[in-house]
Amino acid sequence: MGYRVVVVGATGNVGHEMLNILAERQFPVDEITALASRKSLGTEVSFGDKTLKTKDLDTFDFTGWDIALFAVGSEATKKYAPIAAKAGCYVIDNSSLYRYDADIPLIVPEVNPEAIELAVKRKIIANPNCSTAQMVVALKPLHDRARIKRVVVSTYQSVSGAGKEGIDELWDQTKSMYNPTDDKPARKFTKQIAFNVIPHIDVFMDSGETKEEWKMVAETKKIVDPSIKVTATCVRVPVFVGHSEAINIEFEEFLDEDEARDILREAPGVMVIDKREDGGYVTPVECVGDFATFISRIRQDSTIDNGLNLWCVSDNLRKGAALNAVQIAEVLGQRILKKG
Ligand code: 2RA
Repeated sequence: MGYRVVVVGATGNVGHEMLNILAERQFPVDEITALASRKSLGTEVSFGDKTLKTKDLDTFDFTGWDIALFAVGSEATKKYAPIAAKAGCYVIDNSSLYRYDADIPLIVPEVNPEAIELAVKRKIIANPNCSTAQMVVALKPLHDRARIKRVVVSTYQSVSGAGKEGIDELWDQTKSMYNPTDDKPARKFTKQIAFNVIPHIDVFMDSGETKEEWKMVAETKKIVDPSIKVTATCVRVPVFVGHSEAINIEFEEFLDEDEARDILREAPGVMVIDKREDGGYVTPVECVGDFATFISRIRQDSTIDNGLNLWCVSDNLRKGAALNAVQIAEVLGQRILKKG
């Protein structure tokens, strides 16, 4: 016996990946429905070798459905997630709406699967931000060994993190660079993204941080350990898919780079590619379509007592969104629903 699963926002980048990953991982599905807003109604989406016609989110009755994977913005989540949960359907939400609520679990299955128990109360589980998800997969096994005190992270985030409009803007601006009469001004991003980098993702906060940077701090604390200090600089780069991060970690205890490499090799969800030679590391174009978070450039930071540097790359539409959501559904099935 399997589950009755709903994908909400099935026509977007993340919803599309959710359907792909449910099929790829052979999630035990008895019945699946793809929902979309009224303007995309009837659009066809693929689920394995089947084609699904999207139905109307506004009129859908969630009664009798087990799991709803939400890949819509906070506004739509605010309206429809409580309706689904009230009907008894567990919501796994990719928006930031519920991430910081104390009674809603925020889960990365390789790190804190046990937090799923908290979901019984409100029937809503939050999926973290893409930049946090890949970082905590790498931090957790190192924290278990040598206790992390502080993390300094700089991100290099692809345009797909800003949705289809972000992808279109990079594509259009890149083409227009070769045709000066076809000017394509910035719309989605605040400055030109083609052949450029922009040190600004999400809104500015009073502290001078952006919300994206604040999310990395708050979410790492909630998922891994509230005692870890994090400071982040989040940057948009002209890459279509795949987020990269340069991570500097200060530990309480000394951790040798070779031992760190061995720990990460054994860690769930991590793939270490770390040869100290030309090309012996992973770049974002190489991680697209993969499930793993790739770690390269592991090396001692000799400027502090107990420091390490590493390079972390992952498919932001997968580990950073759809894959993590499907992994949460798997944990929900194993630990709470127990139907499979
Ligand atoms: C971004 N973090 O890359 C966002 C997507 N969740 O813009």
